[in-house]
Parts: sequence; structure tokens; C-alpha cells
Amino acid sequence: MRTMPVSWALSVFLLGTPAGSVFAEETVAIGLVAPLTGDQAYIGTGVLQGAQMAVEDANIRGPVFGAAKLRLVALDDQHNPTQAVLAANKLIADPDVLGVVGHFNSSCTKAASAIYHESRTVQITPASTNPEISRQGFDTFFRVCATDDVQAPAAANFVRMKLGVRKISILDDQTTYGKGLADAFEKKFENLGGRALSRDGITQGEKDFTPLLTKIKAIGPELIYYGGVYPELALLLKQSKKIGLSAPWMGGDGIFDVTLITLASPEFAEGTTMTMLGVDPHSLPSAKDFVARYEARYGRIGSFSAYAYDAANVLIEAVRRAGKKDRESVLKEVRGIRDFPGILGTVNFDEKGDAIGKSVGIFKVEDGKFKFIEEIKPL
Ligand code: ABU
Repeated sequence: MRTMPVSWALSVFLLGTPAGSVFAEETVAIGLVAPLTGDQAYIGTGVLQGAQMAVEDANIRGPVFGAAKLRLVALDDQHNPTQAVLAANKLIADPDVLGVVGHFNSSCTKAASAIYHESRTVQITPASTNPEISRQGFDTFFRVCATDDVQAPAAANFVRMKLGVRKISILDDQTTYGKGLADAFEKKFENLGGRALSRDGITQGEKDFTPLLTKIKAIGPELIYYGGVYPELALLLKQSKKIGLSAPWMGGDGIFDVTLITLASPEFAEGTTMTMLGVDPHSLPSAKDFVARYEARYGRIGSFSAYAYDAANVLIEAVRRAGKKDRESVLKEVRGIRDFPGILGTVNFDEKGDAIGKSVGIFKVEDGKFKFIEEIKPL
């Protein structure tokens, strides 16, 4: 088990600012917000650990400017937008915090984005893929991942044109991410001549999906597309197999987590396909050192650990270039980032803060593991 208690993690991060130290007023910080407790804690902890490694690497290289030592202030939003707003307010009240990596969930990232914007605090999400977030006109928002208007059409194209599926059922978890992803998938799938026989919403935290699955079984889809995150899909997979609903499932990056397979059991997860943002970091020479160091320390790399590492490094580089404890200056430097050498590839942002040129990978659970099927490059 690679997760670490949040209390331990936070105490480590605070070690850089002992009370009364001559360095206390020379510390600068970046914030990190993700779901660190609750049913998405596994994926959130992977994000935390990726960002923490970026901060540690930066401190090994030397002060970001002057004598300033960098620390990470990590907060838990429990994938709850209300908690996300509380976390954002807490971070902006800390004058040391010059920017934030976060949040993980699109619903949380979106809810907190106005707070970061009002306080002129850079926010770089490693994982929130909902396209609407960057259409709010907040110049403080950035992301290092692809968006669902890339991911969902890639999935629809794969299902319709590669698998030859015509009739599907669609479910989503009614979150900003899940509903947006399912909407975009449905639109593209129908444009390609497919048909959605049913469309339903579930609620995060629900445990019994048998009535809904029984209805879907009677409809007889060839495949079920799910917009949501892995905890609920694990239950859906188990319960669908138990009632004899044999149609395969597909989803997006929110279900790409090894916990899906352990929660559902390898037997019930087998055959599930998903899009993930980009390729497996294990296959990238640029990510080799990070992956080796991460896995030696924590165990298998989390799905978004490398994204968090890249997001944190962009922010750290901007802090270094700004050379002063001033959020507006850090924002200006992030806006000026060109061809940043991320471990997942070169990072460039468009005028909305979205990452340019990010590809999508198709994966499938085979023999209890995620198997890479193909990469879909951006048009
Ligand atoms: N992108 C996958 C999960 C995070 C989110 O966008 O809600």
C-alpha cells in the first residue's frame, strides 16, 4: 500500500518552516489540493506524492530565489466542491502560497477557480479535464492534461469505428466531469451513426445499482459508456456481472486507476476499456527517472502522479523566474512559459490555459492489468 497518512504528509511539508527560524520569512510555498481522504484518496495521494517530489527536487537544486526554501501546503478537498472552496480560501490567506497545483476533480477545480482568479493566484490542474473550466475567462487557470472535448470524441470514434458498436447505454455520475464527458461522448457517437438506447445518471456514494442495471440489461446495449470515477464503476462492474449483464464497459481517465481493478476484482474488471490522457509514463524515456524514484519510494506510480509532477514543475519554474514573493509576477511567468520540458512531453498553454497538443491513449483491462491499446494524437 503506497498511501501515506495526510497528517504525516503535512507534518513533513511543514518541516521547512520551524518556528522562530531565521528562514521562516524566506519560505515560499505552492499549494496542492486533491481528494486525500475518502473513496478517491488513492488517486489523490498519487497526485500529492508527484507534487511533493517536484518540491523536493527543486529544493535539492537550490533556493528558488534568494534564500527562499520551497514548501508544499497540501489540503484535502474530499472531491467535494464546498470543501474545495474552503481549501482555496485557506491557501490564498497564506501569503507564502504563490500558486496552486489542483484540484483533481473538475467540479472542485471549477468551484475554486473564481477564488484563485480574484486573488490573482495561478492554478494549474494536473487532472481536471472538463472543457468548461477554461471557458470562464479566468486568466489564472491552466492545465497540463488534455480536455474531454479531445478525450470523449476519441473514445466515441474507437467504440463506433474500431469496435463497430452501434447501440449503447450511457451512464454518468452527474458531476461536472462525468456528465460533461458522457455528453461529449454521446454527441460524437451519434454523429458517427451510433445510437444511445438509454441515458441515466447515478449519484456518487450510491451503493446499489441493481435496479438501474436490470433496466439496462432489458434494453440490450452492445456496450455501456460510463462518465465518472472508479469507485462507483467498480460497483457497477460487479453488480452488472452478478445480474448477467454481459455488455462491456468503457469510460474515461477517471476510471484509470489500479484501485478499479482491486475494488471490482480482476475477474469483473476484465475487458473494461478506457481512454487515458497520453501514453503510459513507463514507456517514456523522459519520465524514466521520475517513475523509478517514485516507485522505489511509494510503489506503483499513480495515474496522475506524473501530471502533478509536471504541473508543480511549471509552477516552480515560474516562481523561480518571478524571483519575488508576488502572485501577479508568478502568473505573468506562467503565461510566458514556452516549450517547458515536462516528463510527459513539452508543455505549452493556449490562450485559455489549456495544454496544447496532448494525446489520448486507449487502454483495456487484460489479465488484471491495464494494457495499452493505441495512442490517438491530437488533430
Ligand atoms: N479527469 C478525470 C477526473 C478528474 C476530473 O476531471 O474530474
